[in-house]
Amino acid sequence: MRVAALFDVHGNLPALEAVLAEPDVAGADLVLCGGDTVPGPFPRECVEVLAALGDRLVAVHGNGERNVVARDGEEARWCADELGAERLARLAALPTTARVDVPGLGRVLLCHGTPRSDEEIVTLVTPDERLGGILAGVEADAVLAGHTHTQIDRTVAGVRWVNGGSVGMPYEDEPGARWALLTADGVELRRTEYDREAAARRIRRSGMPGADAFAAEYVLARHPPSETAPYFESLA
Ligand SMILES: [Mn+2]
Repeated sequence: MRVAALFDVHGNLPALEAVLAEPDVAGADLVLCGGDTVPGPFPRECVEVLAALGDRLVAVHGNGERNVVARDGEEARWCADELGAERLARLAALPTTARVDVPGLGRVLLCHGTPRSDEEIVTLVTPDERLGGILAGVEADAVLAGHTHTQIDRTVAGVRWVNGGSVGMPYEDEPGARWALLTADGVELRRTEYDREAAARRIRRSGMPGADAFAAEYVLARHPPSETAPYFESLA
């Protein structure tokens, strides 16, 4: 069984297209989508490309979907208008967590932030004690999460915590979309290169408020986790 896990696309369609074209994603039995597909510059296209996976898609919502459904802020309102009522209703109906059994890995719990919150923060530098508290009472062999846009693979209190990283807005030392591959052989944290200059040009033409800043800040610039992880941890 091959399972691909994608998080935090943030409307970055060129990055999502590159990841979906990966043989291990195109040929996956299941594609897990852990939320924050929106907001971002291509909300409708990203939602539709994922929906086209049909029964192969297992999706939960992030705080991003929640904010778009609530039309919370200018970017969220623009995305909500782009999506339209029917797609918004589908996003509003997404669950907070989902469960999948992956032979060799066991019971996998998919969520956005943590199993109990779509905005709780876990980083590379989260102390074992705090992560252990988050995992207390969680019945799973592995938790697959996103939200903080940096890949993580660590085990606390016998539970494996994997952050698949971000497809569209990664905070990593090297550029490229991030995702995770789950098989009986284990978890692989993967990176997919794509043409970021071309992506930035497409994004600037998207019409999203702040599209220029999005392209500069999240597609072309680099945010090393040595800076972002302590910052996010300080907010936790
Ligand atoms: Mn996010």
